[in-house]
Amino acid sequence: MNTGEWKPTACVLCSENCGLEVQVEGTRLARIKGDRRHPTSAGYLCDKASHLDHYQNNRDRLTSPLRRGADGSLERVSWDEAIAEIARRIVAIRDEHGPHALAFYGGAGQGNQLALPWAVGFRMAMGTPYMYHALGQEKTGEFWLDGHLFGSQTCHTGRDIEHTDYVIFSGTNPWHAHGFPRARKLLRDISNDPKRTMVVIDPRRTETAELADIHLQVRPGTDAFVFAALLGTILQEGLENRRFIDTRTIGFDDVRAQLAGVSVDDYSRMAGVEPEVVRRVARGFAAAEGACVRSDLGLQQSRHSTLNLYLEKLLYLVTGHFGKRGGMAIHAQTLPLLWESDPNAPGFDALRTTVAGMMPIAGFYPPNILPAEIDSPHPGRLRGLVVDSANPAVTGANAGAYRRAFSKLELLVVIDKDMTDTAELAHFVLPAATQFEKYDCTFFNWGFPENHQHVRHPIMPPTPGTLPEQEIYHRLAVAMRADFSKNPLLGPLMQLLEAPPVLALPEAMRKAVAPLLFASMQFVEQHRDAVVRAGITDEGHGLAAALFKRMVSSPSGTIISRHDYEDAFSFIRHADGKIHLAVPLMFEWLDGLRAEAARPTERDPDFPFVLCAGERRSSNATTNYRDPAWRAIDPAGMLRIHGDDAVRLGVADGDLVECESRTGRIVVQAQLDDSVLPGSLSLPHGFGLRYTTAAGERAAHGPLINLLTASDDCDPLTKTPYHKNVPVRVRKADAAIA
Ligand SMILES: Nc1nc2c(c(=O)[nH]1)N[C@H]1C(S)=C(S)[C@@H](COP(=O)(O)OP(=O)(O)OC[C@H]3O[C@@H](n4cnc5c(=O)[nH]c(N)nc54)[C@H](O)[C@@H]3O)O[C@H]1N2
Ligand SMILES: Nc1nc2c(c(=O)[nH]1)N[C@H]1C(S)=C(S)[C@@H](COP(=O)(O)OP(=O)(O)OC[C@H]3O[C@@H](n4cnc5c(=O)[nH]c(N)nc54)[C@H](O)[C@@H]3O)O[C@H]1N2
Ligand code: SF4
Ligand SMILES: [Mo]
Repeated sequence: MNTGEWKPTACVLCSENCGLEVQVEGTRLARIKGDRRHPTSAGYLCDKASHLDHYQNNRDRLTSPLRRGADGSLERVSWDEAIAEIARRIVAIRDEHGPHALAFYGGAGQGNQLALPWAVGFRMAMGTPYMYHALGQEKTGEFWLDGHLFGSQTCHTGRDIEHTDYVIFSGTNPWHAHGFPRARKLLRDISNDPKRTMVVIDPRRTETAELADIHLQVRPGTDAFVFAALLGTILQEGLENRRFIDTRTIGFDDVRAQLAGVSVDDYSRMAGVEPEVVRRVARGFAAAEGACVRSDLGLQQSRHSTLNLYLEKLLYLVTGHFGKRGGMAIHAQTLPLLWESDPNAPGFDALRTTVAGMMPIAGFYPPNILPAEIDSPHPGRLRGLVVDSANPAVTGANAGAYRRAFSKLELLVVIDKDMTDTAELAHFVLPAATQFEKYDCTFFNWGFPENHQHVRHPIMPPTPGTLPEQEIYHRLAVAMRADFSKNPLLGPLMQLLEAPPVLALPEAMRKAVAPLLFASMQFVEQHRDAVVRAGITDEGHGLAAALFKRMVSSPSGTIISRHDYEDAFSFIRHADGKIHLAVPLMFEWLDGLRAEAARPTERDPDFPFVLCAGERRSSNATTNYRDPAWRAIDPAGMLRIHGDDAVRLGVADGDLVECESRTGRIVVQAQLDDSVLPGSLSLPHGFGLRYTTAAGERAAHGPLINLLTASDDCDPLTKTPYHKNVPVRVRKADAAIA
């Protein structure tokens, strides 16, 4: 392809997928800039995008299928051999032990989601319901609550931060993590506008907290108390939105009975914050024209996880900040990433996992239970696992348990673009084309009232030896002799491919984008008016065909729907069209919170520090940065420790320290940093990965934090790990280790 030409694509390092323009030289991403035509990012980029050439070109790129040989090493094999043998072994496990001995993990990362329907179709061809995914250790509490509040676990909510007057960021640091378009610009805009208010609830004085009007520097793991105190204030002072509650919701009286009696003073003090500041936030939030909340891992991966999210949702619901400018809303989805199983459907109980008895939430099983589902004496245990676009040997809680469990699998297949820690443990490794080499897109396009879709076109030819995932799953299903006519996804996809006139597109593109034709039909059925308002018009083949055409021929992305704020109510799935505020299980958990307030849990004196295991920084991008050379800042992945603690422990800046939990021990470099509270520590996510050095050796670099985390220290309902609240002890490392 030509040098000099700027080619539209996207950054693939976080869920924002900001639009890019790239000049390609050979296989290099020689120059990178923001694409001003992109509908949401509009030219915005953060510093991480400049490292994208490493994603495309690095020493770990896979260029051939690999098979574990008799001597235990991975050896190159042809695609035909690999596909045939994997298919044979999957079928053998299924025939001998049943489909429940098989599972699938991942299937979609930060930007490569276009192949997901093929991946799910393949999972169905294996016959197993088990779809493990990273979302099952962060967002499933929210999905479960959406099911109760709005009538379906697919009713995902977003927020209108761009137009909000009052925003609460709780347990998230959008300065680094983003989570909404053009985050740094919007944060600065809100910060600079005296009429708009930003509140940050975070135990660390983060870059976002520095920009906030109010920073509630809570003790780690106490958010449920803060949110209960905010709700208590609102109910005690009559600040709830009566009209909204009466017309849009049911169950308010039960909620009031639970929360009106909360002692705002006691609960605030439990969290280590001033009651008067909590009251001020409650009043400001309730009185704002449009107010919203944005939380992330600090609430999800911490104590009271699902309860935190419930109280947070109640906050915007009882104040009526839903379905209006600057508030919260359920949004449209091009391709539903989330789905909910019908409890009345036949075979529903077969969805339960063998060992933990876990049911899926929004279609996902939690990674936290996976090691135990494999490493079990149960005859129905998992024996075969296919992993795509994930690195659970590093990112799952208790990495040691993962490694032990994976060694007991009869078949582990990893589909990745690079040689990862998980791939090193596999029986087969299949090399995928990168996201710059194939058609791809994200379905994290969760905007409201406007939604967009960015179908990216390849900007360079595939690396020889690699295949796009659609092709891999298609070939595997054929080799397994899957009955396509009975497969709810592969069947229709094949029909589309065999009906040439429907998609007058090149072969490679057709296979990739076929799912979007279904998505278009569904989308138009649900959101016809909003599609028309986006300027898409029927050109004679129906509106769905026009939408599809618009999506696949807009390489910088396009707006696909324009809703009114009020439309958010039409997405509610309860038969009465109302929001059901009362969630009985959460009321039981509130009893627990009351008991905890009366008698606070003592910290284990053996592990006196609270470690936030997995902070987002500019030096990490999930596990997509492996080689320390990619990290311009903080290449070691330092442990933040408060100066007072450091002095007490005799630790100086840059010293090596041992950090030990009940699960494991790692040695890390200390950074004295008073942005954390005394007694709190913080380590980054995405370090400790194995990579190939310049000398061609495999090495690991930086803290492998999941050697410290535990599978069972998690939310009892969703199994979401408490990664942000790991009890540890630290001491200066012995001279021998140092
Ligand atoms: N640079 C970068 N950006 C990323 C990623 C990345 O790896 N690197 N990963 C992406 C992914 S997959 C995700 S899920 C998001 C996650 O995005 P975030 O959740 O925003 O990121 P984190 O830094 O993990 O955690 C957020 C904050 O929670 C705070 N916290 C810790 N304990 C508590 C607590 O008890 N209460 C409260 N209120 N806060 C607490 C931490 O101090 C931290 O500031 O980021 C995405 N963006
Ligand atoms: N202790 C602790 N653990 C955590 C977290 C934490 O905060 N603390 N965060 C958790 C969170 S929120 C998340 S989302 C997970 C993330 O962890 P994982 O779900 O395991 O996923 P990623 O790091 O996103 O893995 C991306 C993989 O996809 C590969 N890849 C990139 N592009 C392609 C492609 O086009 N095709 C294929 N086949 N592969 C591709 C990359 O090489 C990489 O190996 O980690 C979780 N683990
Ligand atoms: S890492 Fe930065 S540039 Fe890349 S998608 Fe995320 S916010 Fe955009
Ligand atoms: Mo995540």
